[in-house]
Amino acid sequence: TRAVVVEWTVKERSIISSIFSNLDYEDVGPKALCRCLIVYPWTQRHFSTFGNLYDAEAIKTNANIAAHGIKVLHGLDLAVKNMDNIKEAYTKLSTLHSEKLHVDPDNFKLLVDCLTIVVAAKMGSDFKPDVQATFQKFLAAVVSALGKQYH
Ligand code: HEG
Repeated sequence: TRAVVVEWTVKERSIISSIFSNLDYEDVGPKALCRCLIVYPWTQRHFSTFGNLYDAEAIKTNANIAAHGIKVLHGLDLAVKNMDNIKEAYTKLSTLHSEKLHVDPDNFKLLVDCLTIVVAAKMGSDFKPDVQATFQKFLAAVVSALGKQYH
């Protein structure tokens, strides 16, 4: 099989590095994960050991969820640092989510959509269509790479 390489223009690279260098991980990470757990409640099944997820308020004030949101967001640093090699960069994390955590790969798309909404809300009018297009392209590459070790 032929490897599909995602190519990036200079403009796209600059958009991605600008989004991530201005990203408040401690705020955006928890908000994105909380939103995913609230909007798509079936994703909560993976976090049964994280404590109280009884309702939206409980999820938003759950320190374990907040910490995990930050960890997941830092998981995207791998893609930022390996833009030309995203598939390979995620081999280990993909295997972990597939073989050990048994996370349905459809959930990756749900989480990154929540992340897009949180980033858009933070950036406001700076979140122009070209910024969105590049961010979506980047996140799609991550979702695809995370799904690669599923079979
Ligand atoms: Mg996953 C662990 C990244 C989606 C559930 N996730 C992790 C870890 C990282 C990560 C970096 C820590 C790995 C380690 O300890 O070595 N996760 C990550 C990314 C994305 C993602 C980048 C998508 C963009 N994760 C995701 C989704 C779910 C999920 C959608 C479930 C709905 N992740 C999950 C669980 C763990 C991790 C249950 C283990 C948590 C723990 O027990 O500490």
